[in-house]
Amino acid sequence: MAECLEKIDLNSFTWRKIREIDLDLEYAVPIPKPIANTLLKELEETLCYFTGDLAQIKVFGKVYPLPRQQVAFGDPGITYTYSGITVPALPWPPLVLSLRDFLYKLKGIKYDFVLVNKYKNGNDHMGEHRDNEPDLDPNFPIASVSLGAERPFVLKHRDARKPKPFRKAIPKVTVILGHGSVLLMNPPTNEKWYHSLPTRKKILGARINLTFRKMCVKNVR
Ligand SMILES: O=C(O)CCC(=O)C(=O)O
Repeated sequence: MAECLEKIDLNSFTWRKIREIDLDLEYAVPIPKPIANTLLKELEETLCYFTGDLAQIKVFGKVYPLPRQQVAFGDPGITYTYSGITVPALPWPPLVLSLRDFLYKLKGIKYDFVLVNKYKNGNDHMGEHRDNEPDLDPNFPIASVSLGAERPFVLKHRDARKPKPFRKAIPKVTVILGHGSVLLMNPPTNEKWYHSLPTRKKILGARINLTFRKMCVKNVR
């Protein structure tokens, strides 16, 4: 599989820039459909997801089951704390590592951590949040690789969420994340914009998303 990713012609697709106030995104579909299909199938067959406490989320002190499945991989010693839980980075599976290496070829960034989210159908979702935890190095983009069912990814500026007198009329930005796509969220997007993957009841197919991240050096124990 790694060889298939290595063979992708970097001139065979184009990056689309999406700009708004404080928002800087780059979107492309660099992974051709046959390769994306194989990647999805292999990930479906090989990945196991967190269970127990690591399959829960804390919101305003209350604990809920995650409305999706999740697992994390990364370089030795890395942990990631978000929404009240700390997840350990499991050792890189070869296929996920080959995607990390593909991103290095694409953008010259060597990511050291990835959070994998599996949405079994359109009922599974992710609520509005920012990936601005202190564990993350804010100088690097987060790179989101999507495989499987196409889903809208919705971004909302933090000033558009404020109570009325302080609220700014900044429109939402929606990006449809396709099979084999890569979305780069460049700084300061993550600081200033919330993002979510809302439910879409009519979507029956599964989707796997991998968000590659660069950790602060202090978090590598
Ligand atoms: O599945 C997606 O595209 C969203 C993932 C996400 O928001 C995250 O990992 O923080």
